[in-house]
Amino acid sequence: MPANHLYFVGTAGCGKSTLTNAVLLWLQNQGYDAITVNLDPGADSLLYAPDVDVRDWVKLSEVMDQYGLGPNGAQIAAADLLALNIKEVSEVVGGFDTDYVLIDTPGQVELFAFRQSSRVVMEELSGDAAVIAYLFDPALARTANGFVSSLMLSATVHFRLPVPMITLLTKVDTVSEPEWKRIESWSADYYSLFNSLLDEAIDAQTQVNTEFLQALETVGAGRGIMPVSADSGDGIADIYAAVQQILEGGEDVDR
Ligand SMILES: Nc1nc2c(ncn2[C@@H]2O[C@H](COP(=O)(O)OP(=O)(O)OP(=O)(O)O)[C@@H](O)[C@H]2O)c(=O)[nH]1
Ligand SMILES: [Mg+2]
Repeated sequence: MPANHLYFVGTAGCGKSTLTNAVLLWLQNQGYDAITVNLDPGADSLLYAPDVDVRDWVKLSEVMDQYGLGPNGAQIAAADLLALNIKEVSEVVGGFDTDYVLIDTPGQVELFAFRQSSRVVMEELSGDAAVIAYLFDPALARTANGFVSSLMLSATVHFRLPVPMITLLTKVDTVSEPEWKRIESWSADYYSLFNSLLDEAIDAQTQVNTEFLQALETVGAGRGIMPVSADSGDGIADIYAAVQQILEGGEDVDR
């Protein structure tokens, strides 16, 4: 039985690394085997000790020095260098006998959304056993306008990477319950999002947003967002259930 691969993807600082650690601890606590893979060549310090670490192949600081690049240019070069080494990385990941592979990705979401190399990396590492957890940061998604922008980004990632996707609202412990419930209602019902957009401002930008919104509704972007907190542990069990539903039709992994 191949392991289930879960990728944590989202904007800088949305909580990818913290959630990778929280899901790892939750799975271990439930008696499942899980490993972590760090795909961020620029990661500084991580809460978890990655079982497979891309920095063993490509280090951002070294790419910057070697090619005379700034941090963002180096991230792009590093993503391409990783793609060149991906067979070797994949062999190391495949060498683990485990139920779950949790994959932490670089902060620059556009690397994942726009670079061909991410697609190569995902295909080689995970085949068709992958799910993307796309993380919405409440700092961006707490306004209707910011929520629509986050929806667009998630739709772009989904458009680029043909892998099943679940959407999560992270750090719910940092927002009040009425606030995260409001965000949840936007995800469940575009009509309420549309109304909140109109409440925020009636200007040219809102007009553009409402038109985007109609297109997003057609493709079903961001439906069923799940509130989670790495701090309180809320919602982590729901992530597991959603991934099992997608990859195993709802069956539990044998412990
Ligand atoms: N209160 C709270 N803070 C969180 C939670 N998850 C993450 N954070 C904080 O948010 C900040 C960013 O978290 P990271 O996990 O580093 O985010 P990231 O997406 O991996 O960041 P980059 O890799 O730099 O893009 C840190 O200060 C975390 O402690 C959470 O569930 N609750
Ligand atoms: Mg991180």
